[in-house]
Amino acid sequence: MNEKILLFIPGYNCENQITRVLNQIDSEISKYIDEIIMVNNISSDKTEERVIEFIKQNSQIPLKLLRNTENYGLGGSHKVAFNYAINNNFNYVIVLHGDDQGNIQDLLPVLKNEVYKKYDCCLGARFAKGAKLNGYSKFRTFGNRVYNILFSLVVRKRIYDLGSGLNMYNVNMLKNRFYTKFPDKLTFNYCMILASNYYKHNISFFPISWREDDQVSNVKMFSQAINVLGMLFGYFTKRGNFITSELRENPKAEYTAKVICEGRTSDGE
Ligand SMILES: Nc1nc2c(ncn2[C@@H]2O[C@H](COP(=O)(O)OP(=O)(O)O)[C@@H](O)[C@H]2O)c(=O)[nH]1
Ligand SMILES: [Mg+2]
Repeated sequence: MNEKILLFIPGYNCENQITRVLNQIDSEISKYIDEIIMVNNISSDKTEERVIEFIKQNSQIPLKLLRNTENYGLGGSHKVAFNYAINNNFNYVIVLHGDDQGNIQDLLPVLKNEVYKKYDCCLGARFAKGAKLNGYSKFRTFGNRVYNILFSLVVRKRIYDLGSGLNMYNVNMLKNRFYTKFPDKLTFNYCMILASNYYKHNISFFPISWREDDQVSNVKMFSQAINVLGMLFGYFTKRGNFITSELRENPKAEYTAKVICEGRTSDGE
């Protein structure tokens, strides 16, 4: 295996879930992954302590705990991780949310069959055939399906999810950092879908399982729903002028994080 794969786990106040997420990385998944970064977005709970405990007990795992310099939001955490992947010569970056709603095992078929090599990104889809939803309300499922249809019409491609918590990106596609001015909030992924149309990224969806049990969603459903419609309309009417415009509420000059703790380094030291 000559390509380098980074696993990026964003987390904000997920002290109860983060150890479960780290325990998902079994020996089979580990074969594909060269390094893991858990990006703590300045949690106010014990997320960081939990990750440090895990590193101490599993020092053979190439896991690094990073702490963002400021709270950058979920989109901002993606920027930290994408920049890290580019700067450290990774070929692919996998995103797995730190609140244990998804399961990285769902990515195994994509990894085993080398599906990821054929696309710019492989996106986990909660609403594709074969996906399993557990504890997700009928209302939210309906809302998501309606939005998937609206986005599909605008990007003229069938969209099965606008942003789940399990995705894999080819770093080559990220190298020109087209995402820098995208929102730092949870709407970052919606923008990535619109960008895939504008920049002609070759995207593919794979079915995933998704659960909602002890997680606390930070999504403010109605304000986000309106905000997303605005984005879709912006792209529909302005295309490139929209995608290349400043889409952040508080633009940051840079997205930095510092290493708090690390297990084995990826070159095996
Ligand atoms: N809401 C929120 N989530 C963040 C932030 N930084 C990282 N995350 C992580 O992003 C993921 C998605 O957030 P969440 O609120 O669960 O959204 P939902 O899963 O779509 O309901 C979780 O793993 C969070 O821990 C942040 O600043 N805000
Ligand atoms: Mg979540």
